[in-house]
Amino acid sequence: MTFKLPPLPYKEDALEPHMTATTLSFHYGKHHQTYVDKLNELIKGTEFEKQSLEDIIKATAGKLDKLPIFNNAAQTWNHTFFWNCLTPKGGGDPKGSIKEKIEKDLGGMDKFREAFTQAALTQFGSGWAWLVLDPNGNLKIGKSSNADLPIVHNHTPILTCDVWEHAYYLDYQNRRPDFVAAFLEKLVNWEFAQKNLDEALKEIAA
Ligand code: MN3
Repeated sequence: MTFKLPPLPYKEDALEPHMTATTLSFHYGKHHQTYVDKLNELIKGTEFEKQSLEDIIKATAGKLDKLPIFNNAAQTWNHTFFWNCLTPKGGGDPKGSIKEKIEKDLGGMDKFREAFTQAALTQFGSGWAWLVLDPNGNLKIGKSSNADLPIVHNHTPILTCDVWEHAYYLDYQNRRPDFVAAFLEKLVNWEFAQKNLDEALKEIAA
């Protein structure tokens, strides 16, 4: 199977001024596209050619000789997930049951924002900050390096923020804290997070 860059869920300028069309044209149009192209190149003629993206990620995780395939497959997945974590006029507090879940598991929205920001700012170098559901059905905050992602650690992604420099440098230069604040206050798509939580809880109950 040949993987394709999925369409963005909004126009490239829809997230301005918090994330500009220039950033999206590079981040989505160049970086994400390159991960997809490299992945297609690397799996051509291999056993991975007929597998789903998730299966490729799980089959190559932790295998040194498969690292390039893992990195490009995981980054293809991470970015598609990340675009869906953003929405124009997003951010703030969620409305649905995820809010009560955050209150119960993480001590409230302010505690969530504090812990998520801390994870994003202390990720040394490139990586991702995550809100995940652990195998016991509890929300947790975490971070990962480079292309690493929760699905290979038995956790379900609920929300993520890309903290690679390419995610914010054109708009915020070195000010990662300002980018993370804009993500939380203006861009987070809580409806997407709610959907991920509902599906993950259903899976655990099944
Ligand atoms: Mn990125």
